[in-house]
Amino acid sequence: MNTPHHKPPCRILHTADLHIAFPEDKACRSLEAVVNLAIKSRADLMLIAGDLFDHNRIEEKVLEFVREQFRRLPIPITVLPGNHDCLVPGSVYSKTEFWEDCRNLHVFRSAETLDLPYLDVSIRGKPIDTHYGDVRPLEDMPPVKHDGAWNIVMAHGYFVGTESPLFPSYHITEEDIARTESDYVALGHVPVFRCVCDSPAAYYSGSPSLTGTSALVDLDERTGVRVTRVAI
Ligand SMILES: [Mn+2]
Repeated sequence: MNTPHHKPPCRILHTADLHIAFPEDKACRSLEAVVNLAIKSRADLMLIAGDLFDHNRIEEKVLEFVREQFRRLPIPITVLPGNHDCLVPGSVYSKTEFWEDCRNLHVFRSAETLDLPYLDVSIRGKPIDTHYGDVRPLEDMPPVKHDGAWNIVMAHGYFVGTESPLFPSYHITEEDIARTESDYVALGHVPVFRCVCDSPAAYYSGSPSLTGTSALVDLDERTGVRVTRVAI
């Protein structure tokens, strides 16, 4: 007989689209503020759903700053390469040893599943790995495991509702989101906070540099999924 699987509540800091470009960039201050918020709000996990960097030619000093910020945060951090910081040869994430030195960080390098058993969380993500726009961010994702863990999906792209799409690429449809069978879909690419689907909950966190906010996601078996927009 199957016993019901009870999992602990989980609080996630979801951000995206920081677009860090240069050392004195306002976006560097935003990252610092987002990390502070994650500490203050006692988040269990931080998700960066694409375009952490504005491009792939970021100087060493800035990369070092970003890694130092990540090291301040004693929780798992997952980064999904977006269209601006896409995972191509010579990309900002190609320096694998540099990023692997940051033990709490996971960069999605293929369509893969990251299991965090001590949080009872499973995260799936597929990085953007081309400069060409004909990419479907939620296509060819690893299948859901049905192992009872909280099920998170990260995607960087453009949600297409019933209206005809304004842009030709990176389309994410309602069917794509439903097919994930997840508890929460953390979206990036659109820089404003927005709910695109209630079940499963799918939100754009918005760009902290532009909106001054991030999304706090509370997963709780008793209350369900609650997403709050919080000032950084
Ligand atoms: Mn983008």
